[in-house]
This record gives sequence, structure tokens and C-alpha cells, in this order.
Amino acid sequence: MGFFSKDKNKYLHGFAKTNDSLGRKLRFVTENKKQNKDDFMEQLMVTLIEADIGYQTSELICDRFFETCQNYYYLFAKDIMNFLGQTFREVYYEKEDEEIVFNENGPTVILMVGVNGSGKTSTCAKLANRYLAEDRKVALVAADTFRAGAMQQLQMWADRLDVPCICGKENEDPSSVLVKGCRYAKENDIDILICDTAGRLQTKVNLMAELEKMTRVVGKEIPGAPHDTWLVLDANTGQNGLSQAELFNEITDLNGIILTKMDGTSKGGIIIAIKHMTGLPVRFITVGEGMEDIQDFDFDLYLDSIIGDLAHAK
Ligand SMILES: Nc1nc2c(ncn2[C@@H]2O[C@H](COP(=O)(O)OP(=O)(O)O)[C@@H](O)[C@H]2O)c(=O)[nH]1
Ligand SMILES: [Mg+2]
Repeated sequence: MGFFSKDKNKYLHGFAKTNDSLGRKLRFVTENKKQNKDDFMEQLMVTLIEADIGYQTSELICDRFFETCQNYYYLFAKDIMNFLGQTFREVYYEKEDEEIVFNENGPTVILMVGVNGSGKTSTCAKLANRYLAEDRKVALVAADTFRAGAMQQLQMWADRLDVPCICGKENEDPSSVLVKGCRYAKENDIDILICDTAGRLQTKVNLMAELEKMTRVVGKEIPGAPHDTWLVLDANTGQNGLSQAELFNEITDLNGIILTKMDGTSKGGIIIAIKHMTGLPVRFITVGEGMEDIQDFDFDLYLDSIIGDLAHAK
């Protein structure tokens, strides 16, 4: 199977927990499979749902699996795992992942959105660190003006990274800070402008109006901006993460997810559910509180970490 051939040394430690919960349970189910198809299907559904894959996505995975693997009872566990892996892959890639958009004619503006505590501010710093390592000129914008502490937090990261941070005053309109950030970026030949925003849980109408305004003002300053709007989601919120993704995707033009705290107790199944339900790819995962604890998301490695061991078994 081609998709299990990746270098094991590149194993993402952030997926260890996913492997432990989903992988271990899938292994148990396939090694102790029920002969009755309905019973086996139920076992499989429960395992997938418990791993945060969500009801609709789990149902689709089961349907597809049984279409291609009718004789499952007579197969080895490793072959069933391979079939399951193929099914995960099919469901994930039903919609192709779009590439990250970079602006060729000026600063690329990245807007980070998401609820409070999801990891936006620290992820801004991790991304900045990463783009700096790619020799890009980076600046940060602290547009979370609702808490002075939030701006200070980003400023502290900026100092450590030695990148400029454009801050507003407490309670200043976040859009006006974004405008300042965009102007700074244009005047200083910044390649990547990473904008932290507030994550207040508020009414859908207010949130929509605020995001709409932020998007509009940056677009006026820099054509095409924001080039990327990424939803930052705490992987440990499980099914609630899927609801957040659906809500934000409905009210703003998202083009990716950053899944944080994958080093926590996350079950990781949410990745497949989000992609299936919203079409949004996971761009990065974060696996700790350090500046370097960010990784590209690679679906093949993710899949390998869940089911690779058994699928590779002789
Ligand atoms: N263990 C762990 N903690 C994280 C990760 N990402 C963020 N955090 C922590 O989560 C908390 C909230 O993060 P913050 O960036 O302030 O979230 P914000 O409110 O969305 O801006 C902080 O204590 C972060 O250090 C991660 O990948 N792993
Ligand atoms: Mg913050």
C-alpha cells in the first residue's frame, strides 16, 4: 500500500494520543471482529464516533468500507486495517486540499480567528517563527484589543522573535489596528503579516459583522487580503470543535484550520470529520507551548500513525 510507505522516523509525536485511542481501538475491533455484519458495523461506528469522527462522517466511512470489503470476516486484521485506511483517505480527499495562498505582489495577510483559549496568540508566534526560518520578513498585528493582556502576550512573543508587532490601544476598534498593520507591512516590505484577533464568544450576528468588517478593511488596504483566514481550534474540544468549524465557515471565508494542543488528550478524529463536513484542510498542528511546536499537517503521516503499525504487520 503506497500510503504506508512514508518514513517512520518522521512520525509526528503529536499524533501519539490519536494512535493510542483510535488506533488501539480499531486494532481491537479488527482483531476481535464479529461475524455478524450488523454487530461488526456497530462496533466500528462506536469506535469512530468515540474518536470524534462524528456521526455523519462515521456512517459514510462504514458504508464505503462495507462496499469494498464485503468479505471482511475472512480477512486478516492487517488487511481490514488497510481497507479502513483507504476509506479514511477516500473520505478525506473527496475534496482536494487547496494550496496555501501567498500574495506575489505585496504582503500576504493571514487572519487568525477562533474562540478564546483555542491557541490563536501562541500560534501566531509559532507561525512567525516558522516563516522567519524560511527567510520571510514577518510582522505581527495584535488586533485582540478587548484584553490588554492579549496584546502584551503577542508583544512578548514578538520581542522574543525580534519581529515588529503592531498593537492598538485597549478597546480600540480591531479593524483600525488591522489597517495600521497593513500600512506598516506595505511601507516596510513585509512578506507575511500575521493578525491575531479577539475570540470572544458572542452572538453569531455580532461575530459575523466583526469578521466581515475586518475582512473588508484589510482588503481595502491590500488587494486580495486577507489571503488566508485560518480557524484555530483546540483539538481537545472534540465534537464542539466540529461545531465551531461549521459556524465560522458559515460566517466567514475560511481557508484552513490550525489544530492546536495535539499533545493533549486529543483523539484527532476531528480532522477527518472537519474535512468531510466543511471541506477545510488542516494546515498545521501544534504540539506544545514552545515556539517550534508547530508542524505541517500531513494526512499520510496522520493515517500511518493511526493504523500503520497493524497495516504494516506481516
Ligand atoms: N500543550 C499545549 N498548549 C498550547 C498549545 N497551543 C496553545 N497552548 C496553550 O493554550 C493556552 C491558550 O493559548 P492562547 O494562544 O493564549 O489562546 P488564544 O486565547 O486563542 O489566543 C496557552 O496557555 C497556550 O500556551 C499546544 O499546542 N499545546
Ligand atoms: Mg489570544
